[in-house]
Parts: sequence; C-alpha cells; structure tokens
Amino acid sequence: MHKHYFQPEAETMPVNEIKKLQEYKLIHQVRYVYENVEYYRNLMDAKGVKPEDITCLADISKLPLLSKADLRDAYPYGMLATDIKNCVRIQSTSGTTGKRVVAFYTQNDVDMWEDCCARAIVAAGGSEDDVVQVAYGYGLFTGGAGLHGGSHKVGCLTLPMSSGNTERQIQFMMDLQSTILCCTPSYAAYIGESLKERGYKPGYNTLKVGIFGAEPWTEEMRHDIQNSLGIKAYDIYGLTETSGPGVAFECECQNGMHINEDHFYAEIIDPDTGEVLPEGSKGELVFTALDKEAFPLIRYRTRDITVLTREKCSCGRTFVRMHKPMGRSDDMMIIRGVNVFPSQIEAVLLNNGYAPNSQIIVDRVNNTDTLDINVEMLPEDFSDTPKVITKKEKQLQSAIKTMLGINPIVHLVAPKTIARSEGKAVRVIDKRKKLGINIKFSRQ
Ligand code: DLL
Repeated sequence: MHKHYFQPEAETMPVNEIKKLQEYKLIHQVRYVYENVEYYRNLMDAKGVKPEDITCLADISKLPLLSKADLRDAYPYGMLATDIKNCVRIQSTSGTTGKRVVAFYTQNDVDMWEDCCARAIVAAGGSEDDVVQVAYGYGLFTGGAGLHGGSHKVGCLTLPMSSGNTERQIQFMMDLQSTILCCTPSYAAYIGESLKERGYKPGYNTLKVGIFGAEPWTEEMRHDIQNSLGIKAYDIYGLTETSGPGVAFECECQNGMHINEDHFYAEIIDPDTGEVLPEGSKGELVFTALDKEAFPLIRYRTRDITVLTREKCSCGRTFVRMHKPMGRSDDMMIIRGVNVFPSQIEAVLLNNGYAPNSQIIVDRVNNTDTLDINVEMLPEDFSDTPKVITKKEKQLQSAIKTMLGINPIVHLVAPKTIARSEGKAVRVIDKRKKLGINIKFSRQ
C-alpha cells in the first residue's frame, strides 16, 4: 500500500484540530460574505441572523441554505464577493436546464482547487513519474481544468486531451504511454470497449490508474472498467459551485471519498425540512466553502444524496468520508410511487453481464407510469432466435423488478445501437415532463 500525501499536514491533521480550523475559518468567512455579498446579506437579514451570532461550528445551522435557484437569481455577478479585477477565471456547469451556473475564481481560489486535485492524484498513487491523460472536457466544464492543474502541481507529465476523439485518445495513450487516465466513468467504459474492439488486451497499455467522477457510478461499473482497462479505478467528486473536481477523493482504501475539510465544511440535511441530520444519516449533502475569495458559497445544497462517516481510515487521512453519492435527488425518478435511481438499473445490468449504457424511457399511459429499458444484447446473442431473446428479456426484467420493486419492460436491442458518452452520460428520457407532471422530489 502506498502512503503518500500531497499535503500531509492538512490531510492527516487530528480531527479536533480540523474542527478548530473550520470554526476559525467559518467565523471569518461568514463575516466576509455578509460584508461583500448583498444577496446573502439579505438572506441572513431576512432570517434575523448576524455574523456575530456565528461563534462555533454548530451555529452554522442558524444560517440560510442556498440552492441552485439562488444562483440563478443572482446570475451572473450577484454572488461575487470580490472586485471582478481580482478574478482570474470563470468556469461553468454543463447547464442542461435553465441558466448555467457561472463560478468565479481568484488566483488563490485556483491554487486551492488545484491543490485539492493534486491530493486526489497522489492518493491514487500518482507522482512525477506519471503521464496523466486528461480526457475530461476542457473549456467551461471544470473537469479538464481541475485535473490538469492538479497534475501540474504533482509534477506529472500532463496530456491535455479533453474528451472525445476516441481514436486519438487511444493512439496517444499507446504512443505516449499514459499511466493515469482522468475522465467520466462512462467515457472510461467506452474507451475500454474501443480498445477491446481494436484487439488490445488490458495488459497492452501502460495505464495503471483511472480517476473517474462527475457522474454517479456503481461498484459494478468500477469492476467492469478495471477489467477492461487493466487498472485500479478511483472515484473523485466535486461540483462547479464549490470549485470543481477534488472536493472529495478516494484513497487506496476505496472506502468512501475523503472531503477536503480544511477548505469545505460538509453537512447532511433532510432534503424536505432542511434540518441538519446526525452523523451517519443518509440525506442531502450541503457544503460551505471556508476560504474561497471570489465565489464563496455558504450552506450550498448539492442535491446529492449520501452519508458521511468519521470512522478511522487506514490510509492515515483524518478527513471525513462521504459514500459514493447514489445519484442526485433531482435525478431520482418517482415511478408508480417508487423512488428509482438510474444507478440501480446500471448495477443490475452489469451484474447480469450486460453493458451499462442503457436507455431508460419513462412515460405515463392511461394515468399509469411506464418504464421501458433498452439494453444492448451481447454480440454473441445477436443470432439468437426471437424465443430465446424474449426469454432473456424476461430474465433481466425479473432481476430489475427484484432491485426496484416495480416491473419494467426490457427490450434487448442490437449491439452498438445506444449512443456512447464522452462526458456525462444521459440515460433517462422522461416523457412525463412534457405532460407537465411533477415527478421531482418535492422541496422547499
Ligand atoms: O462534475 C465536477 C467534476 C469534474 C467532478 C470531474 C469530478 C470529476 P458539475 O458539472 O458542476 O461538476 O456537476 C456536479 O456532478 O453535484 C454530482 O451530482 C455529480 N458528481 C460529480 N462527481 C461525482 C461522483 C463536476 N464522483 C455534480 N459521483 C455533482 C457521483 C458525481 N456524482
């Protein structure tokens, strides 16, 4: 087991010291934001809370929560806490609905963010000996820029590929002997599949590690990618609103992701009431950026559902760990009254030997929700008789029913007919949205 840290004094700080540091930073940050962000000052005033009311970490629950809706209201400059001339960078979310979230960074903010990504790379075994192929999208998306900056800080040779052009990814991977691949798990699975098609076996490349995140992925998906690429796959988490990737990362124990607590304070709340839940409870993750200068969000609701644990980790890091988020509360579908996450379907597919790239179609017919799942049949099953295919569809249907509690209709479709993803995979088509049916989690 490697035991390297990028910033050991922070990463292994005793828990009581981390809490003291967080308390000190929180008290200062709340005053800084109150004085510099009118939008948040108004929210605090409306709640009747002043910076001097925040004297310890527990006082944080007195502060208002922020949501994506607030960021849209304040778009584009309303959350900026410093003069624009102090900012050196803008990044943005992929923004599938409504206005994009635009985040600003000072040079100190960029440094902090890149340090967090460097910690993730070192925790995955990276060093100056490595060639890091960054196949997350560059541009407004934070994946490319974040891992790129982290890779520089570690001193790795950095290959800024961006996502897409899989042919070229494979050629550079082979020619330049990449050792670490950074991209979304769905793109990693696609690269693995493309390598196999070209007759490469896992041992044919020099890759040893993958650092994958930006979307939910299951343990089954991890095994699948590890086998197809012949690597150890690590998870990395983050969001544009807090900086980007690197808010949390996996160590070699792969038992949850360590949250960089010297920079981010994490809470779990009940998504319906906003109440803070005790440690170990499942709920919505909320972050406070403790030392960001340009875009310092306090109590930002991520919509990600997870659990935090302070159980000791044998890697020596003392930072709290978050479980893999099982999906965003706004990815969750309510089908016939049952909560369904796409990741649950993905897990069943992989467990039954199918590829994870399915298409999930939800609709409402005669006032009843319908769930259809298109799944690619295995290439060797393509010549099966219709009778055998129907039997396999029924088997998969029953495995999914056992997982979800509701009956789907499974369609086995020809191999390679479902679009592959180079970034974040979009697997769900919810036709009920067109009907104006509210199928989201109720909140606030
Ligand atoms: O996805 C930042 C990122 C880039 C993280 C590269 C990791 C690697 P956004 O586009 O703002 O930022 O999307 C943030 O993606 O709230 C989660 O719902 C989801 N997400 C990110 N990482 C993970 C992960 C980037 N490891 C949103 N597991 C977050 C599950 C993840 N979901």
